[in-house]
Amino acid sequence: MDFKKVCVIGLGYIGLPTASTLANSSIEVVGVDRNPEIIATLSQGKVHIFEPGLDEVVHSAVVSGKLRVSLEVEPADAFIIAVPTPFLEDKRADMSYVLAAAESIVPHLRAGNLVILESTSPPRTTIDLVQPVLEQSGLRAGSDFHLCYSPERVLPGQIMKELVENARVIGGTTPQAAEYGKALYSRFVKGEIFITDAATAEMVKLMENTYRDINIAIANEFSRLADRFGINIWEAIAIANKHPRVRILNPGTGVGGHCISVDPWFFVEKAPDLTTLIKAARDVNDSQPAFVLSLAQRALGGDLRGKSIGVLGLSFKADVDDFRESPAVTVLEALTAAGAKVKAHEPYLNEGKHLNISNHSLADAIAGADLILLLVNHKAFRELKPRDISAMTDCRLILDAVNAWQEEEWQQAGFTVLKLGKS
Ligand code: SAJ
Repeated sequence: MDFKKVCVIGLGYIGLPTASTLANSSIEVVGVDRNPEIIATLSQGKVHIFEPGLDEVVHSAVVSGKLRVSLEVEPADAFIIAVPTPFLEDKRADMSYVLAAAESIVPHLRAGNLVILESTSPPRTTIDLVQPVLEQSGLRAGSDFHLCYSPERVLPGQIMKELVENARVIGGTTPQAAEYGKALYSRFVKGEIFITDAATAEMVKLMENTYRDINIAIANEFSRLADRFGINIWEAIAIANKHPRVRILNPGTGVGGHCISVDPWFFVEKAPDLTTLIKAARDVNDSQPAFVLSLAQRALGGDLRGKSIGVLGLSFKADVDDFRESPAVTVLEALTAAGAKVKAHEPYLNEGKHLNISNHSLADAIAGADLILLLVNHKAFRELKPRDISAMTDCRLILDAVNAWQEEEWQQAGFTVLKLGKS
């Protein structure tokens, strides 16, 4: 199959890197998003999200003329759906964006086209949900057009590298569809490409993120046990990880982002009777912000009313500008609800973007604080020296929820450093 033109629907953290990388592989790409602000920003050659290296790739794709952006889907040889699949209030998957994207392809679908769903989705979505919508065109999947599921598995913060280098799985609704999918991704993927059926590819993606969620949950539960038993969890994990078959992850503020905190629910929704462990891990990770709150309460003598807290970090993890499902934001809200006066500093939060939380300078956030609460392990925070902080505030009490700072160094400078997982 010859891919002269590809339409990528959804220009977010996955769609935009994919569209621009494809365009730089000499394919004509139309990037489609229904948000006029995103289209306006990209049309001016600007990028609406922060991801290391993305600016350059988008810039060169736009300058070469290979990437165009539009509010409307156009006829193409292949269509890639990369829209969000968030969850609803009751944790069921919100498939409305996927449905709308599939519907937008229908009028433009031609015989011989390839359609690929990339959005993380509950098991059997490609066959049970997307295929019937596309067949409203009068064309049949497998005989007239080809349909695949190929999950993105890139790590926010390293998307541009992982998009090219990671192994890729392509699940076809027919073996031929998978071969066509492989031909398309081979244009830019250097990692190995594995071919399977669509439902297996969906399962692979959900298993990966669920596996990680469960592993973070055990680390978080260990941090609570260490706190109960008067043990330093960070030292205990470092020693346990010397075992050749043990690799305990890091406890912290909790699990956020649009992937790991969401995807396991897709299993729970589809098979509640079979997902006891998966559900328990979700509950542990979702309650980690409450554990952090209890540590802040203990640090300040039990009652947070009227206490000033300088919160450092609000993004869902280190060095990203993504605030979706951020546990740090949950902690901030819980502190405020408990009566504390909270001022936050988040280096990745642009004015007016993403969140309805005022962003203070570092100095403002910690001036006059009773407690400095470190919630995200940003590089900029790790590099702070005790003298940087002591010049800005009289506060000498720190609660480090992510093990970013070396205790001795800060203690020598007169700080009391409390850590999550170390009572
Ligand atoms: N976290 C911890 N402790 C750890 C590791 C992570 O508390 O030891 C927290 C992070 O702070 C964050 C959350 O977990 O709040 C998730 O972060 P992450 O870096 O583990 O994962 P994501 O959500 O950025 O990206 C994941 C990746 N999946 C796996 O590693 C299995 C990525 O490869 C996927 O492409 C991505 O989900 C996705 O889009 O599904």
